[in-house]
Amino acid sequence: MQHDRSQHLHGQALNYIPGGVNSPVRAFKGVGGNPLFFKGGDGAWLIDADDNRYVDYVGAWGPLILGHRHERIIAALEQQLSRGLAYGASTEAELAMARTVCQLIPAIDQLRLVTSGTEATMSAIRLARGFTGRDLVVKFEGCYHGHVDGLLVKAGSGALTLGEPDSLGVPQAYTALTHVLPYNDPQAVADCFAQHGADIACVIVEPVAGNMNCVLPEPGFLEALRERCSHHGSVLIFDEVMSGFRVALGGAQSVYGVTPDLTTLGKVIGGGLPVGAFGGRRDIMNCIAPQGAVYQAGTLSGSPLAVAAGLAMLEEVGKAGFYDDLAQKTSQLLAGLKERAQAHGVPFTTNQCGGMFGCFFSEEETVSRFPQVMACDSGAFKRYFHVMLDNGVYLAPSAFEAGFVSSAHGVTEIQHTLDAADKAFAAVAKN
Ligand code: KE4
Repeated sequence: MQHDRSQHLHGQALNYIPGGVNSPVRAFKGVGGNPLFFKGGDGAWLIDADDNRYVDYVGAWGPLILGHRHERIIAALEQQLSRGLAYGASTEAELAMARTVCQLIPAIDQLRLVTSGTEATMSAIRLARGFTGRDLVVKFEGCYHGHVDGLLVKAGSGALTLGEPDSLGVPQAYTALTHVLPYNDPQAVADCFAQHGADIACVIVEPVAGNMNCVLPEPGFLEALRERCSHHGSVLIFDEVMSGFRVALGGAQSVYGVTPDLTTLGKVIGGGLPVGAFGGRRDIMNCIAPQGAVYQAGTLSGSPLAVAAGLAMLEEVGKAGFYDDLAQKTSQLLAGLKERAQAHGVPFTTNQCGGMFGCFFSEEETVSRFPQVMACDSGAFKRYFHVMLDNGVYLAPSAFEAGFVSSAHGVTEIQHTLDAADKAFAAVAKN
């Protein structure tokens, strides 16, 4: 494949955009080479600036669970376009969105829409602090909750990809209020609460982690968070920006049967447009302005276009069998990948939750701890990534990101992917 136009555009972009990208993880720093420029999407396929086509497993980092340009989403947007773009005022559609989400996720009594996942988690943290009158926040190593100052501590996703889990510009005073614990370690949680319980405002966790690659909660981990937060009057926040409406209609909390006090959402509920949301127990949400004294606001919160796309998306994913089909396709893909890795003698294992998955170049039977993720063969991943790319498969350009299957992925796309993987594992085995 030739990428002349992408290379040219990237050279230009470096003059005007930091690193040539509008989000660090897109920069290919984790895999080497320069980022591609894309000009279109069609179902499960992406088209780059040089007209190369790729089966897409990034899906704009999760939102495109229906694939690119789903007809229902396009129709909903066209209908809203005929009425206007933004009003900065209440709309019936945002009421419908809030009502729908509250019906689909029982732990959410009330919902506030914002414009990104970062806004959602930042607001949820402030709300938990306002509600409890406490300052300490507990997060987990490898989890990423957006670029909120106090949460950029041993964060995942782009922060991890760049190998700088902490960020310049974040005052020590902020991160001093953040305790970082090992994911899937209930004892560490118990010890932290034993020491600081009375001062812990909240625990924020990705119930299915997608920013240290895809790592699932071990039995008892989420339950331990729930029990400790209840015991100490701390707020349990499930950051479902990625897992919400991705792993199941009711999110990860419905898969694992643990109820948080607050939930943050994003990605899928925007249908590909900028949306975030936070919601939860009514007594906590009552503290948010204008009803309460915890301030939070946003010019384009509840954007009519984004809500139109989101409502159409939620209708589609709410159809019978949607998630079963998605999970089945994802399982098929992963089984095929493992088969081909084994045939080439490449140590390789996978994790899956619904249509979200992780691939690890590791000897481990299961990867469920951050040190195991970090011990994976990053050189093998880089080789795999580039051979897959050269054979028309677009994976996240980082070993610390989850992959996503959409309802637009079919037999053709899965087979295309497995054929490419055969070549990629052969290349990995050679080195
Ligand atoms: P945004 O502010 O990027 O919309 O959402 C932040 C966020 C919050 N919580 C979770 C669990 C998330 O996964 C994210 C964002 N995810 C990354 C991908 N791992 C976004 C990609 C990027 O940073 O460009």
